[in-house]
Amino acid sequence: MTCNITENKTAPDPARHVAARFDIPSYRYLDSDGRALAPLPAFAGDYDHIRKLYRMMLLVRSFDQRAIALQRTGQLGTYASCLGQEAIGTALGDAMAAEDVLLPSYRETPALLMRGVAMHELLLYWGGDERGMAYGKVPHDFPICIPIATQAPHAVGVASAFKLRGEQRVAVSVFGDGASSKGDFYEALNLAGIWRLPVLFIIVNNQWAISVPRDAQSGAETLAQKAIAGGLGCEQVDGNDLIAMRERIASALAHARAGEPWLIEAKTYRLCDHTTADDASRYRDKVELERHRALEPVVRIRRYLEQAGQWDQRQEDELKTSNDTEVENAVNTYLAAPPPSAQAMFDHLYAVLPESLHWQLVQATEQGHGCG
Ligand SMILES: Cc1ncc(C[n+]2csc(CCOP(=O)(O)OP(=O)(O)O)c2C)c(N)n1
Ligand SMILES: [Mg+2]
Repeated sequence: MTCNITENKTAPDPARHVAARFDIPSYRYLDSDGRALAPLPAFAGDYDHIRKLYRMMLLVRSFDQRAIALQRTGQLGTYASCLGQEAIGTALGDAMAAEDVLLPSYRETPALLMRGVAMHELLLYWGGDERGMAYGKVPHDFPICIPIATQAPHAVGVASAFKLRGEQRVAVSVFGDGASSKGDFYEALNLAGIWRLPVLFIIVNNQWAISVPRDAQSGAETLAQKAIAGGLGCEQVDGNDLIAMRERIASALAHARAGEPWLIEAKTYRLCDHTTADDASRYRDKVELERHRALEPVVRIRRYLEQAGQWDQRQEDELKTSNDTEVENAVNTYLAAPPPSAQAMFDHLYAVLPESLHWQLVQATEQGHGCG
């Protein structure tokens, strides 16, 4: 076999050999002391609005603490806190239209509460009672998704339905940095891009997937840029900056509603253990944790309000008291809920129960386990 090698004597023009170039915009409005780094969007001057969002962030803090206390005393199953990530879900729940559909992971407590899910419903769920996922006020939102990244292709299905029906609704799928390493995520991006679906993906990059740090998860410089390969718009946002998150999510929803699928990488930090079944001190550096604690979102937005003369210690104390009462009322409703019947576990598995399970149903009913 002969091989002819033609020597290229002219130097290649690098510009002609570039298949693609990209920039990832990155947004932040407030520094960690709540001071403006850039002209703020108009809604930031509506202090009633910002106070309402702050109230939710603080309510979620109270709820989280109480849920962990319930778990520690054997009154709740495993619980996933969202400590340090409150701005993302709060902004999302505020920006979405009521008729949009949320497909949450297990750390979207603020978004779910903003959407109208009741705290006692969330407690029921974390207590192992599936009735908690039959949201009274937002039955069209999806249950909390524990399998990692499966809500991304689900959102593609929901958005496809919206497109086929000609509805002006957006499917919003929220998941973690770890989820963005999974095949489900890439497959979802691919279809969202080619079908031009009304879908928004939010990667909550809290820097950890249980004990695996962000740097060990992906060689990509940003997680946002993964969307480019699928033909989606994308950006990075400081996930601890409520103003930035609220403004960028509204913009992304508008893109998605117009058939331009979008992805936001919200950069934040998981200040808590992965769940109540974890002890992050075994794998995480204390210095890193403290560095990120100084950047957390709740104090940042409180300082913003204080500097504008729109918040003081008296209001803070009153809010904490009323939030604690609200959480306690939800806990009481949860604890007073009668247990589900033993048959409930058969209810939503099959349209027609197979014969092999039928006798188990009969047995459960006859023994009257937990019928209530
Ligand atoms: C399909 C699947 N694989 C593995 C797990 C076990 N698991 C639970 S949480 C988790 C890490 C997820 O990390 P990330 O996506 O960053 O979300 P975060 O917990 O940080 O919010 C894993 C691997 C799972 N729940 N589902
Ligand atoms: Mg993570």
